[in-house]
Amino acid sequence: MYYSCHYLGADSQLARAVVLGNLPICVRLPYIYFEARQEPVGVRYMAGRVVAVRVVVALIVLAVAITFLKPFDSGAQKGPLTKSSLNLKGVLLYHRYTSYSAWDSNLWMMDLTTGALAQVNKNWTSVLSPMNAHFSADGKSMVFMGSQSGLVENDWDVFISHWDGGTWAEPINLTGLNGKRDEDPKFSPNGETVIYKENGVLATMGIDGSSKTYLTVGKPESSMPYFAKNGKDILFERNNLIMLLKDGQEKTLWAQEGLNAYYPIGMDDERYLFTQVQASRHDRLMIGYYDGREAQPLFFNSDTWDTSDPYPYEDGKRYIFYVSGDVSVIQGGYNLMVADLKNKVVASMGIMNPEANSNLEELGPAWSANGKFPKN
Ligand SMILES: [Ca+2]
Ligand SMILES: [Ca+2]
Repeated sequence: MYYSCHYLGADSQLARAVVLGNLPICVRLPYIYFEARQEPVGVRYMAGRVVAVRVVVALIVLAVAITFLKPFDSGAQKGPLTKSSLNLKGVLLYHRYTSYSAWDSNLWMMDLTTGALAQVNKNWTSVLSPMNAHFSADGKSMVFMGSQSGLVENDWDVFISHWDGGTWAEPINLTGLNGKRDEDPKFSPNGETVIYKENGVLATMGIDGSSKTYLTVGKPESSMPYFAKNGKDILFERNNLIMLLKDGQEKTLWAQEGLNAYYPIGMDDERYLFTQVQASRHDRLMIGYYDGREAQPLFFNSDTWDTSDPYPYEDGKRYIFYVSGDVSVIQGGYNLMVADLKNKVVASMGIMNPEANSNLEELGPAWSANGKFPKN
């Protein structure tokens, strides 16, 4: 088995043909020739064949590596988050104030596709200091707490605003001037019910304020209710513990001696987010599990500043929004942040728009895939 390779050029001594399967190929590496030239033709053939097989095997390994390793490589990108790498959709809603008791809160929203910002309550006249807003699932309504404007003594009430096709309409007061503290409203997943807190008692009502139903009458103060994804169970806080109201029965979901927790937010069928006060007295974020597995702290918590107000993007498997006093953010006070849980990197929402955060307090993020964003 010896083939000439004249077509490789005049110096055919430097080329030898070998057979791989039924296909003659030429190997033009000088050392093959010099190693093989004192051997019988059969050995020359074998030497060429071994090298050829090695080359083919190396090419196959390279092809496999390129095919299968490339996705892992691109997914493992760990550079800082940027506007283009973040690539989120929907609308983020939040509020900004000097302080809770200053009655100067404004609602803001960001179109996450463009980074555009809009002050939601810019043209409203009937509400003072709207805060802690939450979208309905269809993104066409929002509930929040605030006080009716023009009162001698302000009174926390729950309001709803509906999208009118171009802007967020003047809000409707769902709890009225009742002299009670009406706070912490959140929609049910189907958007038909609002859960909130009236003078420390959890209650539900229709989105027109009808059919008020009280859930924790005679129980200790109950706060920050949030519907679980199944639309039936209710997460809430009581006595610094995370509680669950399920089938009319209350149970403690999370408790640890000496540590306080609050602000539970449902994620998916298995998990919820909550805030926990650390021994350093700074808040940190945790992921809890309905089945009793031990809650896990998130990677970006700090003993130096507070981390609170979590809200999942989609089901929260990849990204969550939150609030922090991270001193590396140039704006002061609390600021809106986003965390990439996969690559373990965080960024100020200032990467989307430099005006997203300010030297005031930015708090209470809530996200919707369908949230309506005002035109102009
Ligand atoms: Ca009230
Ligand atoms: Ca700030």
